[in-house]
Amino acid sequence: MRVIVCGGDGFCGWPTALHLSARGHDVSIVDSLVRRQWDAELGTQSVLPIHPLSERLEKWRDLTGRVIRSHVGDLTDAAFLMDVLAQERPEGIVHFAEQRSAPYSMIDRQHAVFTQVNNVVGTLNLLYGIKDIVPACHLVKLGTMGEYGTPNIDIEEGYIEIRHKGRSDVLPFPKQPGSMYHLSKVHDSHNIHFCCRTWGLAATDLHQGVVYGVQTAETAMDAVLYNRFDTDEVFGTALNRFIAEAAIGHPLTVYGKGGQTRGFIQIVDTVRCIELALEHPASPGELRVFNQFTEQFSVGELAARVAGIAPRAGRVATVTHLPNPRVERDEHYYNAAHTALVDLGLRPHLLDDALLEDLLRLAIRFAERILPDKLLPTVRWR
Ligand code: NAD
Ligand code: USQ
Repeated sequence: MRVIVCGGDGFCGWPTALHLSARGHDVSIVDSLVRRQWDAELGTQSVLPIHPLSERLEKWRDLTGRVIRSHVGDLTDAAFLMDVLAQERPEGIVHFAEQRSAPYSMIDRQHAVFTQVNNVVGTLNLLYGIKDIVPACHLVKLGTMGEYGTPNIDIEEGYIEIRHKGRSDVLPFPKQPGSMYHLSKVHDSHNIHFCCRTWGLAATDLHQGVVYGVQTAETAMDAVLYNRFDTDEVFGTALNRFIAEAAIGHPLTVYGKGGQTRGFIQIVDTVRCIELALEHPASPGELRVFNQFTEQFSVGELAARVAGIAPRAGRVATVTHLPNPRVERDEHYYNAAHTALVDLGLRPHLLDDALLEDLLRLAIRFAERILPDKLLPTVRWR
């Protein structure tokens, strides 16, 4: 299959591009490389050193003989994007290319506006590009479990049957996003749904949970192929941050009571889910929603798991409860369906202590690159 991976230089996109290429798909990457600029803006860095995209692609070709093409440019630049679509004529587009940090979107007005413009306009351009240039192309869009928020009822995969005053319908599941970033994903979902209904486009919206882990079989092949490993308060996510904190003896930063429960997925399962979605495309006119996570945990539980295994790698980890910088429930009901990808063939890698220990040992190896003054939260929701 000819596939474009938008955001193919990022944490999920890079291992996905390699995974698809390794399985014989004809892959090209579109990325503006803006994520690397945000590291500079925030004065932070990936714990694993990441090589320039051109070097990564050259190394991949040298090691495997497989070519991944790259187009460096911005999805909000419609002329650039239309040109790439006309050149590549993809059968599938995987769209990771958004500003994905909730704290980044909550820094101030400018960052909120940037996040929503970047994400919503990029996705709109992609939708128009597909309609005008490659209408049969299947869009695989990365959404987020955070679109649903934490309702006091079970969360379904995208849609819910509602009975109201004697009538019933299957409607999009109610959305209660918790940041300007999460809101951008809801806006995207509505735009994609409209375009599928109106123009007959085929799309899959993958409502992904928090991703943890770092390497896949392909990124671990050579240091030049290493994936990024974010641990700072803005781009680091819960479990990977706890691992980095344990590696340098920093208390594990649980926000509030720690009862916040989310869906989690390993990076090795992320890449497989994308492959499954591409290989089983949505039908024309359909917006399919899959909840892409494998297990749910509270952040307090995860911190306790990391603290529990830390001594195996010679570390003692303590857990601290910080005042929550976010506005979110930290004790709540949470039960989300996630069977669609398993039905398509996903065999989940569940969180186990051996993986946690491997991750911790990796963080310890690169501990001098973990910046202690970037760990405590400074971005506040209020
Ligand atoms: P990332 O920031 O590491 O990668 C995103 C990539 O997109 C970067 O390389 C960036 O340069 C590029 N990009 C951003 N805006 C662009 C634009 N306008 N034009 C071209 N390129 C652009 O993020 P990630 O962690 O790989 O996340 C990828 C996607 O998956 C995001 O849409 C995110 O919302 C979703 N997601 C991520 C997680 C997670 O835990 N990482 C969880 C759920 C959903
Ligand atoms: N949290 C802590 N301590 C920390 C970091 C986070 O307690 O040091 C808590 C947060 O308050 C939150 C939960 O952990 O309750 C998850 O936070 P996170 O930073 O790990 O993840 P989040 O902001 O939700 O965003 C990440 C990705 C985003 C994706 C989302 C999936 O950055 O792109 O959309 O996970 S989901 O959580 O399902 O919305």
